[in-house]
Amino acid sequence: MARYELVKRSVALITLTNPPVNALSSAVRHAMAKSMEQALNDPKVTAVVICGENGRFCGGADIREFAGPLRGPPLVPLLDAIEAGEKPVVAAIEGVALGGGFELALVCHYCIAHFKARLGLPEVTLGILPAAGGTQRLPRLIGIPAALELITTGRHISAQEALKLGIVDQVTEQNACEVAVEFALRAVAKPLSSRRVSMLTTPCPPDLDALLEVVTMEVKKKARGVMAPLACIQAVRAAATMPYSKGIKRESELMATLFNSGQARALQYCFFAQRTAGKWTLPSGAQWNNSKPREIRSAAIIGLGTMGRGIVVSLARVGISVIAVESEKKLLETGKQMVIGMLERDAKRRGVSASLNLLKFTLSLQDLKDVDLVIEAVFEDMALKKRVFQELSKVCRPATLLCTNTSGLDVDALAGVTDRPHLVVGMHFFSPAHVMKLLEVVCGPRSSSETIATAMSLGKRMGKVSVAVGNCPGFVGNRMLKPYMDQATFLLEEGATPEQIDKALEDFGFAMGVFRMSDLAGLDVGWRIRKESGLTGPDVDPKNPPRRRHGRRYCPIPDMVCEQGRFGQKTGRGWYMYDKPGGTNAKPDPLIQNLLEMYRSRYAIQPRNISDQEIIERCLFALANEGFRILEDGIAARPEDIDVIYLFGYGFPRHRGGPMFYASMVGLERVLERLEHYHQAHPDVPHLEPSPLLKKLVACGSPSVQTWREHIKTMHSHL
Ligand code: 3H9
Repeated sequence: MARYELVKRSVALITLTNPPVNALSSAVRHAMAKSMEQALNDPKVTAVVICGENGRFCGGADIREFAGPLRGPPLVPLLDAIEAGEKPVVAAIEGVALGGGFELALVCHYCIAHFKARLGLPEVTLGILPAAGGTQRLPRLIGIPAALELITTGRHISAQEALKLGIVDQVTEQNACEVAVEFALRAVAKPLSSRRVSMLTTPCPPDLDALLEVVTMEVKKKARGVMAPLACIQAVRAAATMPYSKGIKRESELMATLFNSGQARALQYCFFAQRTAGKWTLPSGAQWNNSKPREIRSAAIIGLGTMGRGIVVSLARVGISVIAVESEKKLLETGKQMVIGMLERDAKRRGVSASLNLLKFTLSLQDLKDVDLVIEAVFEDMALKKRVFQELSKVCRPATLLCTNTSGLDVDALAGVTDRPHLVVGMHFFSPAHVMKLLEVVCGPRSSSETIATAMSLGKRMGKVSVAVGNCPGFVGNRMLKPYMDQATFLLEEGATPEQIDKALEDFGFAMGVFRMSDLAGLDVGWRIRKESGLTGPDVDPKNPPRRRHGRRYCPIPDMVCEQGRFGQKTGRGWYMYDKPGGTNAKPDPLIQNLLEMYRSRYAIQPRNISDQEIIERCLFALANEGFRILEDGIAARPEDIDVIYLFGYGFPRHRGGPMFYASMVGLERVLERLEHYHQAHPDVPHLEPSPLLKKLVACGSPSVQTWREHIKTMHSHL
């Protein structure tokens, strides 16, 4: 857990050895304490170097240990003792120094960082704060404003930025450990008092209160209802106003309020869920660690609409040659200019040169015969997509993977028109594709494990969080969205307003409520799909009673909004009104209010007062209920996969953990009881009927979300 060696006859080299990230587990803390004692007591040792095995300094406290009781030596006294020691200690940072790893570096008297190293205090993203002195030492070292920014955002910084801020003493392109040993030898006999950061006085701006107020407002705006950044600000205030001995106590009190909170549990769950999601598995036994992905050097994108352009950018910026295809010259030229602009802006932001030489634009599918993979991103129309796939099947070499970016159509039906169904897979990007992190990899029943592995690995290469899902209408994300949005519109009928529903959801933590989000995405796409599927428009069977389709409740208000030409932000009118087409400042619109009143009076609906609690329960429990059905059907393998999809694709607040984790936090029994209650009140809404899996889990005593998988017995998995 920590290796102790004597090098250059007088330097104690302590190497943390806890792969993969040398986390400070109880065993590591124990070994470190012993090694430090040995180094400080050995008269031959004049200086100490601390480094981490396998080119990684330290990823911080062992997050897995947070769920159990604290064991082993606590970190704060151990770090205080390193700082107080009379022999110079040098941190040799390679790879990462994060959280407790960064705090360890802060107590070392000197720091050498490899030029590729990254440092940061990401505790806030786990719902806690840097509680091994980080909130007290960093402000003393770099000042309040810079420390506040790093601690409240959890941002990682480069070694170069750390040097500029005065966190590290030297950045090297050589082996940091060897450089640190030489440095340590030179530091022997130099006075250490000014190197003990806890002894420094925090440089305090004259307008401390005003500064803290501004940061508090910013944090509240960015992360509604999130506790940890606010606690971080209070801890930094203590560093500015108290001596270290008192400040560290304040830090520990604040940590205690966060440590066992639901938010900390949710955020830590998200950390592990994100990593679990990459570990896909199929009933055949094929899985992430036994299926080899193909190497992808070249790709083609069909369709240069919003999605296609984003996908081209995502591929080109990781070094893949891309051929972009459009059907008309004008569309091709517009798409080309947009892609080039996007790539240039992206490259400028990242300080690299734009990889324009990797791009080729064409009107001819014949140019695709040699590419490794094609992603189709044409209009969401099955007949059109089938034509494209038939054509690709003829043109591309037999080994080319054929992927579709459909957001909900049948991937297997597309596979069926090709000569290589095993090489067909869905790659469902989210708009804007070069920004959004989520990728749903849709596995058809005939997609081979190599095909899935390739799509998953390509997603990772593009910096996406990829989740393997089964093939059904809407897959996971969009299938769940339907009951969620249905509930929102039913609530409108019953007496709520778009702004009331949005506010309840935004207070819950969503960045945007469902109506503001729909206005941003555009209302016309859903309207067209409803018209095509005969739910509205001239094809509706006149025998249908109003507000019912296929024997179920149906709310026609979204259709009525579209019939007025209100398609959302792009037309300046939607559920809200905007200053101009494309405007973003949403204001309640009296015309929508009128429309709702007329609608209710036409159907003799007596509006009632609807509480925020009802809004949250109906929207979110219906969402989770569909998630349970998705698990039953084997469309998602684990609740973690569903949660990751909602966190990264649909703006579900991270501090709530995702819809399935949220349901488990509320208590499955309560979710079941509320769904039964609402279903009784609305028997014509099948989505409110509790799913068999939810009932089964409640009957099994509501086990923790991580163990649901054991309870899911799928009749036939689609994965
Ligand atoms: C803290 O330090 C509190 C302190 O203030 C003190 C309080 C008293 N613990 O991400 P990867 C696992 S809080 C346990 O895929 P990468 C991870 O689950 C901590 N496990 O690799 C995965 O396991 P598996 C503050 C950890 O190369 C494996 O390692 N520190 C930890 O893409 C590989 O991880 C942080 O928040 C951990 N600390 O990225 C840093 N870290 O293979 C959290 C990782 O079974 N870690 N694992 O799925 C990270 O940000 C990234 O893991 C890192 C490497 C950038 C280090």
